[in-house]
Amino acid sequence: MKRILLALGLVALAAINAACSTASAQPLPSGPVDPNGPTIVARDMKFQNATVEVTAGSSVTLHFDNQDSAPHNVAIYTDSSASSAVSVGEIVASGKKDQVVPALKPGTYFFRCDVHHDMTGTIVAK
Ligand SMILES: [Cu+2]
Repeated sequence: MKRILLALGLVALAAINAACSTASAQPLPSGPVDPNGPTIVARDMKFQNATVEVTAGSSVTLHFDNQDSAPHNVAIYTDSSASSAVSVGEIVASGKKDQVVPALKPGTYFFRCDVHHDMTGTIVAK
């Protein structure tokens, strides 16, 4: 009986996981994507560009270049509370990774590495 309950519990957990990952999936950007977005370099455990600019109102490809051997990503949030994600890039152990950022309204956004929260920067959309 215990075994059945355990199995049911696991099934329930899997269902919850599936539901959560669907809910947190970011909407795919619609419309054209500007391929010439900024490059953000991570080196020596910090972002080398503390502030990057993007054009407001159009999706843009951000080029992430992780020159460390430590894993980093570029996770963009509405502000430094990091409670509302705008675009969360894949964690890259080392090397380059492109990330499509959905069109942003004009304003200032916060980004950080989700692995190392002290690695931060600012994205200005204008
Ligand atoms: Cu990192």
